[in-house]
Amino acid sequence: MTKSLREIDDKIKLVDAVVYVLDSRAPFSCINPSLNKAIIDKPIVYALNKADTVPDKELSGWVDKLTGKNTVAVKLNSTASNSAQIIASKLRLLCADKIEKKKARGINAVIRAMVVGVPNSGKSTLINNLCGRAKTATGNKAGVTRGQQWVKIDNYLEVLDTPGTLYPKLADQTIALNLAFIGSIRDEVVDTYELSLELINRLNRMGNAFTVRYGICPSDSPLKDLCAIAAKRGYILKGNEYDLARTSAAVIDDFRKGRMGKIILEKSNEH
Ligand SMILES: Nc1nc2c(ncn2[C@@H]2O[C@H](COP(=O)(O)OP(=O)(O)OP(=O)(O)O)[C@@H](O)[C@H]2O)c(=O)[nH]1
Ligand SMILES: [Mg+2]
Repeated sequence: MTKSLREIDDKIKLVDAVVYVLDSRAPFSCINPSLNKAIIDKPIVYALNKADTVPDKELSGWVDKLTGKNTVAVKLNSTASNSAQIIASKLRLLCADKIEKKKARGINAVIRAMVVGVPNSGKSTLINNLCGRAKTATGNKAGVTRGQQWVKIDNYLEVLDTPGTLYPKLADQTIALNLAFIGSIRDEVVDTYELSLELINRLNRMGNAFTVRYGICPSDSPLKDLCAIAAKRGYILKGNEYDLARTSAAVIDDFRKGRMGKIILEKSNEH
């Protein structure tokens, strides 16, 4: 078990509910089976975060799929101010019985929730949004949060920020790639050039948004597309060679920052 999972296991008994933060571009890949085992039986609010990066219609299928007896799912853009209040209200709803029981015993009905999810899914941003200020560190890369941190939102809600958890073994190649595309795997351990070719391949299989975005002609190979983008952008090295390192980094960055438009990698009816 990874250290972050072990830490979740240690603290799970202390919390009333879990906020499971998923990246809306790849919700299925963000669901970690090892984590599911640790949080079993807890009420869960699934935050389909970064909802601003995907077509709204596609996300509705995920909301239906993830909403159940003890779970509820919401679309969220944690960078829009006050948007995370919906999480607080869903937590109150899911924990209503527990709150009533505590009140009946004269105990202060504070809800304690653990915020979990893969690296870079926006856990700390969501918590800052809830408190209305930057109480936790955030950043556009995997592994920003290093240790767990309790944050008091108000007298009725306390949340635990946790470092992102990945599968112990990323055996499934498609899932591993999806997580790399969305920035959940540290860039230091990913080959940016190979990753950009995989991304181009995937996006081209989904339609023509990619070639339209870059104003290039569709080709039969991701490498040709990468070269065409390098030529278009003038990313040329001395000796007239294409600067493929710079181009591949730019392609990945464009995808992650939503510059290719709203794209969902995993549709709910396919999982
Ligand atoms: N577009 C968009 N970006 C978001 C959203 N939420 C978070 N981000 C961005 O995603 C990046 C990662 O956010 P963090 O809050 O640091 O993610 P984290 O899950 O805490 O990451 P770790 O601590 O590394 O596990 C930051 O650049 C945020 O600004 C969102 O709803 N929409
Ligand atoms: Mg964090």
